[in-house]
Amino acid sequence: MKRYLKYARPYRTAFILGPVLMIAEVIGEIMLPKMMSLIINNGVAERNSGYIISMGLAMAFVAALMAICGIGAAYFSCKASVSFTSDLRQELFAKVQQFSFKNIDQFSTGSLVTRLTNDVQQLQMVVMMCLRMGLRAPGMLLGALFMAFIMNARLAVIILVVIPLLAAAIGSIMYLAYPRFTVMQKKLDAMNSGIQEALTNVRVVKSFVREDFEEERFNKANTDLQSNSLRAMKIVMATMPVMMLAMNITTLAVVWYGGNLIIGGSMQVGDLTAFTTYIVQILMSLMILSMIFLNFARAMASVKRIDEVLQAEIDLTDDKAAYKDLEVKEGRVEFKDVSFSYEDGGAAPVLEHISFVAEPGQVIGIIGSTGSGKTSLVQMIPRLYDASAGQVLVDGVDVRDYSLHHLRNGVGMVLQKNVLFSGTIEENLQWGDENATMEEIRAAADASQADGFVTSFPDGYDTDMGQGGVNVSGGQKQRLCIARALLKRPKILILDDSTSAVDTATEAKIRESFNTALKDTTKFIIAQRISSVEEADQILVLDDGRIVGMGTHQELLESCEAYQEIYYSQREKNEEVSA
Ligand code: DCP
Ligand code: MG
Repeated sequence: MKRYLKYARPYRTAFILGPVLMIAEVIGEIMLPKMMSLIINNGVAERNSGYIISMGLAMAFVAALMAICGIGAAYFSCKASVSFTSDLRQELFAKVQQFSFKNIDQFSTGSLVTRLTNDVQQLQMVVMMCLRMGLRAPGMLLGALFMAFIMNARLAVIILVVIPLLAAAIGSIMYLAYPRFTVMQKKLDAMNSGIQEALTNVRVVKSFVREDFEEERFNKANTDLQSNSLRAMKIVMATMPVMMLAMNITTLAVVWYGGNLIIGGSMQVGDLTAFTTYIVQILMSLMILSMIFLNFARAMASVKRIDEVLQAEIDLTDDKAAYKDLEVKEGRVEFKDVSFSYEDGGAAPVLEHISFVAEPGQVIGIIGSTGSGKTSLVQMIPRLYDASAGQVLVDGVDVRDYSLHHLRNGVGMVLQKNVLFSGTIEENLQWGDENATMEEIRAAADASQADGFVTSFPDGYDTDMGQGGVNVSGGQKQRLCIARALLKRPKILILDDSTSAVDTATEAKIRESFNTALKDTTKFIIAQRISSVEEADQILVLDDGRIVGMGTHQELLESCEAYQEIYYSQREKNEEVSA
C-alpha cells in the first residue's frame, strides 16, 4: 500500500478535500431528521406556524450547504482518483518499456494490456469509491447510531442485534468473492491475449482459412470469461437483496415496537419518524460499506496483478556497469567461452562454449540450420539477453560494463522478425537517427537498395506505412529495416537473416555498398544462403549450439564437413533451377 502513496502525493489537496467535504455533507444528513422531528413535535403538534417556517428555512439552508459540499466532494474525489491512476498507468508503461526480452517472455502481451487498462480501472473505481464513501458510510453509521440512542435507547437496541448479523454476512461474501474475482481477471487476460494474437495475425489466420477455428477459440475464452464473471457477480448480486430484506424487517420491528411506545405515551410521533430515518441511514451505510468491501476485494485482485508488473525484477540492467560513459568506438567483438540458455539452469543450453573474435571492419558470416542458435548468439552482443556463462566483449570491455544506452547505440541490429511502425517511411527511418537530414536518409536507403522503390511511390518518403509495414513487400520491408539500422551509423551491424526475402542480385548490391559505406563497421551477417556469406572475412558454422567450423569460404570448403554439406546441397538446387 505504501508504494501507492507516492502516486497520491501530488494530488494530496484533492485527496483530503474530497473526504472532508463529504463529512460536512454527512453532518447535514444527520441533522435533517432531527430537525424534522422538531418541526413535527413543536410545530405541527403545537400548531405553531412561525416555528415551522423558521425551522423549515434552517432545513433548506442545511440542504443547500449539503448540495454544495456534495458536489465539491464528488469533484475532488473524481479528480484525485483519476489523476492518481493516470500516473500509475504511466509508471507501469515506463516499467514495461524497461523490461528485458526475458521479462517480456514471462508476461503475455494480452495480460500486460489488461493489467494496464482494466486492472488500473478497477483500482481507480475503488479509490474513488473510498474517497466518496469511505468516510461517509462509517460517519453516517456512527452519527445515526448516536442520534438513535439519544432519542430512544430501548428502541435502538434492535439495531444492535441486526448489525453483527449483517457484518457476518458481508464478511463471508467478501471471503467468497475475492478468489472468484482473481479467477475472473485471469480469464479476462486469456480473452485479451486471444484477441491480441488473432488480430495481429489476422492475415495468417485468413491465409490458412482458420477464421472458424479462431472464432471457436475466442468463443471459448469469451464464454469462459462470461461464466466466471457470473460466478463472481452472483455473490455481489446477493448482497443487495439481503441488505434490503434486513432493512425492511428492521424498519417493521421499529415501527411496531415504537408504535406501541407511542400508544403507551412514552414516545412522541416526531421521534418515531426521525428514528425510522436513522434506521434507514444506518442500514444504508452498512450496505454502502459492504459494496466498498466487495469492490475492495475485486480491486485487491487487480492490485496484486499491477504489483506483479511494478515488482518484476528487471534481470538485465546496467546498474553495475563499470564504465557508464564509455561508448563503442572500434567495434571489436569477442566471445570468450560463452554458453547460454533461455531458462536459468533449465533445459539443455542453446549455445555452448562459443569463442571467436571479430576485428573492427570485418564481415562475419554466420550460417547453420534453423534452431542452431544463430539468433541467440548475436542477441548477446547488444545485451538483448545476457550470457549464462563466459563473456561477451566489445572493444575489450565486457558488454555488462557499458551502459545499455551507449552499448545499444553502438550496435545496429535488424531483427529476424522486424516490423515498421505506423507513420511515414521518413519517420520510420528516423528511428535510427531522429536528426537525420533528407540527404542522410536517402544515402542510407540507397545503401540498402531501398531508395529506388521508395522514390517510385507517388508519395515517396512521405508514403504512409500501415501498422507493422503491411503495405510494402517482404523484401521492401527488409530493405527499409536495414536502412533504419544504417542511419544509426553503428560500429557493429547485425543483420539476422535480413535479406532472406531479397533477390540475390539486389542482395549482392547491398553487400557491395556495405563495403564502401560501412568500411569500418563490424558486420555480422546471418544467412541461409552460402552466397550471402561467401565473401565474409570469417564464417562461423553453427550446429546445435556449437561452432563446428570457422574460417573463410575456401578454408571451410576444404575442412568443414557441415559447411560442405550446405554448400553442395545449395549448389545442386541452383543447378536444378538453372537446368
Ligand atoms: N529458443 C528458446 N526461446 C526463445 C528463442 C529460441 O527456447 N525465446 C530456442 C529454440 C531453438 C534455440 O533456442 O532450439 C535456438 O534458437 P535460435 O532462434 O537462436 O535459432 P536460429 O536463429 O539459429 O534459427 P533460425 O535459422 O530458424 O532463425
Ligand atoms: Mg534466427
